Amino acid sequence: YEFRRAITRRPAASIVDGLRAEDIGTPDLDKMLAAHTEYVAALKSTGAEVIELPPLEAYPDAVFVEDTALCLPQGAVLMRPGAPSRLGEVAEMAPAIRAVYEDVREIKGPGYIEGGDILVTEREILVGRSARTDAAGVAELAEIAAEWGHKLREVFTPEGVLHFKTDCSLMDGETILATKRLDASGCFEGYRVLHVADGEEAAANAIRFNNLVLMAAGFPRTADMLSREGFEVVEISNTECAKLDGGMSCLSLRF
Ligand code: CIR
Repeated sequence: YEFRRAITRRPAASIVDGLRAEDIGTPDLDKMLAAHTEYVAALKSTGAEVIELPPLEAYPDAVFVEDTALCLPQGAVLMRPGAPSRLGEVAEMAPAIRAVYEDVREIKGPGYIEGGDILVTEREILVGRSARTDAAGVAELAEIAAEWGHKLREVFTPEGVLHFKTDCSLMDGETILATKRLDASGCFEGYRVLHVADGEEAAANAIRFNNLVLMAAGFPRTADMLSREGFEVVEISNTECAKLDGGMSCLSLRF
């Protein structure tokens, strides 16, 4: 959770065509841009450098950069998104990754894996199989991770939940913020788990970034709980990204 840099991409007007499980309304670009600006400012306020990439009209979901790569201390891995409309985002991200990493690997397939399904803790890499991440994709990442000395554990994303990290986030070396439904699967045994409040499940997709926890605004009980636990919480409007099943973690690559 200590990072020197982050990569973000500004949303494009094509965001109105972004993928969504359920249509709860069309995202408003101006509102999303305003929230995105606040998000980037919060990252920068911690002293980190933020590499801001330009909008990509051809890829409506490209603002959700997290799904295109995994950034580790030893190197980066370009992902292979399971959503066909998002596959091409990887080639668009690759130059930015190659500019900052010497060792860049790629998931070649036939499997699929998206960054939103990967939670890196201090002791292991947890990868949740989901509608976007399959066994072959996990296995291909496991080989690369092993070469770099990381333990990787395959877990499962609850049915109907887009990504593993839709329901959890790392708060510090031993603490994970999670929904009760994900914790109930037993995947966090050995960690200290803080539950988001009932009815505030969407607050689980937060990020610890240096001294701050960035979380979606509008989940007061979870925000209070995190503050009481000693975290410095910054709330960012997530109304527009939420229409596309996106949240705080999706909007950046952190390393
Ligand atoms: C998608 O369905 O791929 C996008 N609309 C949302 C991606 C969210 N990304 C993430 O949770 N890492």
